[in-house]
Amino acid sequence: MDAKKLAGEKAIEFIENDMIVGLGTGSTVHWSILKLGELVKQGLNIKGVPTSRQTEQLANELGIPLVGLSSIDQIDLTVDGADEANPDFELIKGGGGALLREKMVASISKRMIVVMDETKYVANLGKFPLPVEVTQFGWEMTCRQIKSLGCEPKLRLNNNLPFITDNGNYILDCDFGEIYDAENLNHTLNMIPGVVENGLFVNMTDTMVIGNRNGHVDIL
Ligand code: ABF
Repeated sequence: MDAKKLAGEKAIEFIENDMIVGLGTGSTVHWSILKLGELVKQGLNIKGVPTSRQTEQLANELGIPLVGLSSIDQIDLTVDGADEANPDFELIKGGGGALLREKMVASISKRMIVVMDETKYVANLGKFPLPVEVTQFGWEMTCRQIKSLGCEPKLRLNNNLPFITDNGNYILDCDFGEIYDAENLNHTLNMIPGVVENGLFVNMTDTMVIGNRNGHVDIL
């Protein structure tokens, strides 16, 4: 039983006609978008807001109508994945490199549904290194500033070259160990001038849809 597929498809039940829907990025929400494409073909009327070029391309292939952030102030519901989630509904995101657009979309969403398999649901955040998007300009300095907060940052690479986000920035994957005060760390990181955004999502999630290998789906 594919736990990601179970969770991804289940989340689509929250979508209603005429909604503006934030479309997340990653291998779990991929299943949500495929399902949504089927429903759109059957007549469901929604508009999607993509969180990455990858999601935009998939939505276009499936015929899901899209709208950009330039022409909307609010999103009814966003479905997105996560790298880790804790019982306080705090998330680490950004393993796929789309954290900035994902956070911008989440910030104007009335409701955010997070889809994941059971392995992502943890007691404490931090086993997954926290992705931090930084400007290319002065990134080594920004890296030292982040390191002084007590972590080991590593520049994300792609084929031995720095990974570049959809926004033209770099990503530092930062191992802070267990994170006990996500809200504080979120603010502290974003106060560093070279930091564009970090992957901690605090007070943004309403519902978590968790797929299990045994075929069961938990909705929290
Ligand atoms: C995006 O996709 C990210 O923020 C996160 O990094 C990833 C989720 O992982 P998965 O591909 O397992 O769904 O939502």
